[in-house]
Amino acid sequence: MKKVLVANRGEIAVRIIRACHNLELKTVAVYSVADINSLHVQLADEAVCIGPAEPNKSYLNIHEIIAAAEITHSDAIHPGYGFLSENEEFAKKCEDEKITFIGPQSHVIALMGEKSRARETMLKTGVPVVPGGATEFTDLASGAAYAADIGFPVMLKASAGGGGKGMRVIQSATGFAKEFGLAQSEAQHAFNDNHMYLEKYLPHPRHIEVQIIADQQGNVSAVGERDCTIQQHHQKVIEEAPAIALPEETRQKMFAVSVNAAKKIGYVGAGTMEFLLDDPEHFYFMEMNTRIQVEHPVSELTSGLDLVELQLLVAQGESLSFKQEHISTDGFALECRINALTAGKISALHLPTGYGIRIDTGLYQGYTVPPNYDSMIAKIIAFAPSRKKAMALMRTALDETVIAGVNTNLDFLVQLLNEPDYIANKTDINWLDKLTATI
Ligand code: MV4
Repeated sequence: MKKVLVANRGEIAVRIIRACHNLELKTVAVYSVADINSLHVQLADEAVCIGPAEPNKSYLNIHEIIAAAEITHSDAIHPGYGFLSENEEFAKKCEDEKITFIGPQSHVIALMGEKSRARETMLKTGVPVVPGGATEFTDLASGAAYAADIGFPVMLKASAGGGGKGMRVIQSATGFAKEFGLAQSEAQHAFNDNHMYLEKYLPHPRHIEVQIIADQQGNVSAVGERDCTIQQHHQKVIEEAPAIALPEETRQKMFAVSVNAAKKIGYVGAGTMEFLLDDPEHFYFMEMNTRIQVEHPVSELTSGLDLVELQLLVAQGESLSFKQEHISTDGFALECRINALTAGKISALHLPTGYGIRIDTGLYQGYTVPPNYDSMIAKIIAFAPSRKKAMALMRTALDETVIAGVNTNLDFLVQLLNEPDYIANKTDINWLDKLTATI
């Protein structure tokens, strides 16, 4: 592998380009007309404009991206996260065109993309899944029968859904018919697939995820876990590693079932097993993400590993140079996602550095944040020997940060870090939505 096309933009494109350059790989940036002055375009060795600002005509345009890879003679494509990173058709097209897709095989992406099939697969490999109707259904009668079997309240989910889309809590049998009808038509419109499945509703879980890395020689390791419980409208806001709520025994069980499942499905590359932690002893599989995730830095800082570099090495057929027993996670890392609430020109930018602070961003002084894409413009990660210390570093870093010219959520993050329940880790996945509903 000599040249990698990075099929993404913003902070993750910059992050991937740096990892490629560290491995002396040449890089190709792709950009929409809205991103012509972006940092990732300037840092890459080559750049190809792939279309207008609209994502569907640029970063989601499979034909344009494959064409860009061909005209630049790129050997590989790294999809980053979002956009086409979990698009089976795109991965398949790369395979057909003999372009290395930095990620798992397309059939694994497809399998994990269908939430109920993923659940089924995990169940077979011994991963605990939320108690509930294993089989998917499309008719009301079957649904009502499964719901009665499970016992209310139940969580109704769309098989083709994920990330909170096409999901509904149903408290009792009386509401089932109406809710089912609404949820199913939502699923049909959103995913063009009306298959649904049911699970027992867990009212106060935490969101804990296990980072997996696997090579083509069958070596699979867990690279720690992350606690992503602080979410607002299904968007992660703060992510932490390790999950201090997790007893060591539960942690080891989560790692074991995750590594075993990845081995059984022949997983290759970096992946994440998402779990709901119902109580310190009980966790249940939610979804598997077949991409590098936004929050990967907290796992890198606590393990010392460069996960993007590992993705690139594994994609070239290299074996992992370590086994599970060589991975030790130390210290504590927490990440805050900085979102631009408006588009506009960055008139002044001051980003903190210093002990234990890492910033991943595509921002620079004078850059204009376009309105067309996801609002996240930077990630601040603080790394220290303890959660308390990491939070102190983060508060100092947030206070020091200046991003003038756009509105951001910086003040909101400062407020969050001072919330007693957050500091005491007395939160669950509904906590932030409840807190912000009251503000
Ligand atoms: C659940 C659940 C409670 N019980 N499943 C949200 C999106 C997708 N990851 C699955 N999700 C949930 N599934 C059962 N049986 C609660 C959620 C959920 C959630 C999960 C993790 C992080 C944030 C969340 C916010 C709302 C609901």
